[in-house]
Amino acid sequence: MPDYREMWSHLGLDLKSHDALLTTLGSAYRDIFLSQKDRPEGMKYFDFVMSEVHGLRIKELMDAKAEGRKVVGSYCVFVPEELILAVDGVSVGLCAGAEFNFEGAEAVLPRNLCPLIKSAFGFKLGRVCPYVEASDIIVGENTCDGKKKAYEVLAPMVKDLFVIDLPQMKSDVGKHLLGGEYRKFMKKLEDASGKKITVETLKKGIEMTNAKRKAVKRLADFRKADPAPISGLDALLVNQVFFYDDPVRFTASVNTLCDELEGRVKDSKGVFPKKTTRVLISGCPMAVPNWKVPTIVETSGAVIVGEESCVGERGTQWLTDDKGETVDELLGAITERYFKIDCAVFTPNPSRIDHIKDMYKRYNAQGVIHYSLQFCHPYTVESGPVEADLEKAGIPVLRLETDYSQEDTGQIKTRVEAFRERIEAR
Ligand code: BJ8
Repeated sequence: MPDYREMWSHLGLDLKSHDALLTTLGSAYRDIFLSQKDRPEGMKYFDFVMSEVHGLRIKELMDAKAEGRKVVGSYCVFVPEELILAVDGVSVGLCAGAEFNFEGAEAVLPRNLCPLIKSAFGFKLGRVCPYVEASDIIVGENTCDGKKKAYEVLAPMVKDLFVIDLPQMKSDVGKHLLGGEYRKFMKKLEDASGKKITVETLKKGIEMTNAKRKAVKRLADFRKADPAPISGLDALLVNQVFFYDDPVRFTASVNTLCDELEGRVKDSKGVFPKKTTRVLISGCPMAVPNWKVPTIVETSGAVIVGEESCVGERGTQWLTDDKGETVDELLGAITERYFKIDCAVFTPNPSRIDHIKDMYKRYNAQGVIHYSLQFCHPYTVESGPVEADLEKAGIPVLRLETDYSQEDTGQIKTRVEAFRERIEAR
C-alpha cells in the first residue's frame, strides 16, 4: 500500500492507534476471507477495496473535496443517497463494527449501550476513522433511543451534524413527517454545496443509486442456487462495500462478479458442497468489520444464503421510482421508497416478518438465525414475536444476542452447530 501517512496526519488521525487497527484488520481479513476455498475471481476487486479502504478511497474523498464536492457521512439506510448524489456529493457509511476504544466511548456514554453506537464513538474519540474526519456533514437520524440521544453527545465533536427526524409508525402522518424531513435535508445539501437540485440531477442520483441496488439484487438472486456459488461472508462483504465505494465503479464490479456467478450456477460450481445446510440471517446490521457470526456459521457446516438486514436486503430491496417530472414528484417517490423500510424501530412492524418468510422461501433456506446486538432494544424485543411467528409457520429459528467481543465465540459455535443438527434431523 502506498504511504498515506501524510494524508492521515492531515485528517488528524492518531497514527499509532490507526496503525494498530489496520494491522488487526488486515490479519482478520486474511484469516476470514482469504482462507476461503473456491472463491469467485470477482472477489479480488473487493479484496482490493478492503486493502485500500483507509487508503485509496480516502484519497479519492480528499480529491473530491478539493474539487469542491461535499462528503456526507451517515449511520443509517434512512439517509437518501439519491439526494447526496444530486448535489454531486459523496455518500459514505460511518457505522462501525469493531470493539475499538470502548473505554473512550464509555467515558461519554453508558456501558450498557449497543456496541454499534459505542464503536462509532470509540472510532471518533480514538481518532482512527478517516471517513468521519473527511466528512463535511454527518447525518444522524432519530431511530432507536440509543442513537437519538448519542447524536446529542456527538454534535460538539464533529464539524456539522444534521439530524433527520423519523416517524415511529407507518401512518399517513408518519409519511408526511418523513417527506418534510427529506425536504429539509435537501435544502441542507443545497446550502452546503451551493448547488441547486434539479429534475435532471435528482434523476441522475436516483439512477445511480438504483443501479447499485439492482446489481446487489442480481447477486442475491444467484444465492438461490444449490450449491451456493458464493459464500455468505463474501456476499456480506459486497453489501458492506456498498456503503463506501464509488457508486459507478461498485455497480460495474458487482455486475462483473455476477457474470461469473451466472457461469458458476450453470456449471453447478459452489463454494460449499451441494446440500450444505442453508440459513438466512435476520436482524441488526453488520457493519465492517463485524464478520463474527457469519464466520462461525460458515465454519460450522452451514452456508448463509441471505441477509434480512440493513446491510443486506432490508436496505436494498426497493428501487426508487424515477418517473416523476418535477423535483417535488421525485422527492415524493424517494419518501415512498424509504418509508417502506421495516426497521424494528417502527411499531408495529409486521412487514418485516413477511419479508423474512418471503426470503426463507426465495432462497430455499432451511432455518433462520436471528441476530441481535446486545442492548439493541428494537431488535431484541422484536426477536421474540419473530421467533414465535416463524416457528409457528414451521421455520426453525435460532436467536442469538451478542456483541463485538470474541469471548462468546465458542458458545455461539456450539449453539449454531446444534441448530444445524436440528435442521438436518428434520
Ligand atoms: S434502518 S436497523 S441502519 S436504525 S443495532 S444502533 S437499532 S440499538 S442500526 Fe439501524 Fe437504520 Fe434501523 Fe437499519 Fe440502535 Fe439497534 Fe444499535 Fe441499531
